[in-house]
Amino acid sequence: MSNEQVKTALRSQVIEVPSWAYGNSGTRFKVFAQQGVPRDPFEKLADAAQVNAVTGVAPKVSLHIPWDKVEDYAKLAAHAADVGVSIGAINANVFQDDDYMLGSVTHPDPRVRRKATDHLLECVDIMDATGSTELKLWFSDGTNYPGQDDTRARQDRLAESLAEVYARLGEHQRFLLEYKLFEPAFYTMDLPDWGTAYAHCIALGPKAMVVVDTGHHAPGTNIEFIVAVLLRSGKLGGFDFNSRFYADDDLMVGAADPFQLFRILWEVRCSNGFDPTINGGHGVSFMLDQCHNIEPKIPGQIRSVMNVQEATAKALLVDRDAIAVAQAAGDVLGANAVLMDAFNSDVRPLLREVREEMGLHPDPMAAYAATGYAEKIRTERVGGTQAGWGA
Ligand code: LRH
Ligand code: MN
Repeated sequence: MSNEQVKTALRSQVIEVPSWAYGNSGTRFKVFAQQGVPRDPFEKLADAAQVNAVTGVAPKVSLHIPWDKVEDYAKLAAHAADVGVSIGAINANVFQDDDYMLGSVTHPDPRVRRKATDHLLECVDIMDATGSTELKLWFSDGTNYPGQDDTRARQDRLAESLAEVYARLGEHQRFLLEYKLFEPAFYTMDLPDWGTAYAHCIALGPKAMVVVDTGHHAPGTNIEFIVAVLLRSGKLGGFDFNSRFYADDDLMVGAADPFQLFRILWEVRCSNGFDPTINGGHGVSFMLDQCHNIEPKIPGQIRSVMNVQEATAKALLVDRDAIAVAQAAGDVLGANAVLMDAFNSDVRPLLREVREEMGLHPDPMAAYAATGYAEKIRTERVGGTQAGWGA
C-alpha cells in the first residue's frame, strides 16, 4: 500500500466505543467511583463524543440495555447526532436478573426462557428506534458442576431462542454472537468458544455473525488464527477489543499485548477485513469493550482508540509483495522479518500527519486536556446517581 492509501484507510477507520466504559466499573472486590462520571446515557454519549472530537475515528457508541434504558430512544439517538456520534450495537443483558441464576435462554424453566427471549426482542425494538443495525448477544449462561444440567438440551434451548430473535431481525439488521471460555460459570459456558458460536450462526443464516472478544479465550490461544478462519468463512462480524494479562481483565486494548493486536489486524488485512463493504455491506465492527477501573475514563478511551490506530497503521505498512515472495520461497526468517519490520515501525509521526490532514490536533490526549472538559464534568456533575454496571 502506498503511504497515501495507508492514510486514506486510517482516516476512514471506524472504532466503536462502549457506553459502559464511561460509567463506574470494577471487580468483585471494589468499584472505585470517580468524580464527574455520567449519571445517564445522555451524559455517556457526551463523553464518548469527546473521544471522537479529538481522534476523528470513534463516531459510534454501543449501548447496553438496561444500563442505557431511557423513556425515549429516538430522543437519545437525536442527542447522539447533536454531539456528533451515532448509536452502534445494542447489547442485550440477560446476566443480571435473579431469575437468570441457572441460565437465561438456556434455563430449564420455560418461563425464564420466555422472559429472556422477550428482552432480546425488546433490544431489536430499540435498534429500530435508534437506527442501530446490530444486536450484540453475550450470554453468561453455563453450569458450575458436572451433571448440573443437560448440556445438549441447553444447546437446543439456546438455538430455539436465537432462531426466534433471528426471525425478528429487519432486512438491514444482524446479530453478533459473543462467546466466552469461562466466568461467571466455571464448568460449562453454553457459548464457550468460536466453534460453538460459529455452529449456531451457520445454522441460522447470513444475519448471524460471530464477535471475537479478545479477553474471552484461554491463555495462549492464537486469536488471530480464529480471526483468519472466521473471515475466510464470512462469519466474522466484529471485535470486542480489550487486553488482558490473565483472564477477562477488560484492560485497554493493546496495553497488555500490542504485538497480539498487530497480529490480529494483520490477519484482518490479509482477509480484506478492513473493507466496509464485506459481510453484505455491514463490514467488520471494531468495537471496544473495556472498563477503566482506576484510570480516568475519557483519556483511557482516547488512548485505546490510539492503540488501535497504531496497530492498524503497522498492519497496513506490512510489505505484502515482499512477504508473499518470502513465503512462496519458504524463506522463514525473511517472511517473519517483513512482518516484524512493520511492527517495529514508529507510526506515530504518520498518525500525527493523518490527524492534521483531518483538521485535528496531532496529539489527541493534549487536545482533550486543553478542552477543560474533565474539570467541567467534575464540577458540574454533582448529585444524581453515577452510572455503573448496576450489578
Ligand atoms: C462479557 C462482555 C460482554 C458485555 C460485557 C460488558 O464479559 O464481554 O461483551 O456484555 O462484557
Ligand atoms: Mn465483550
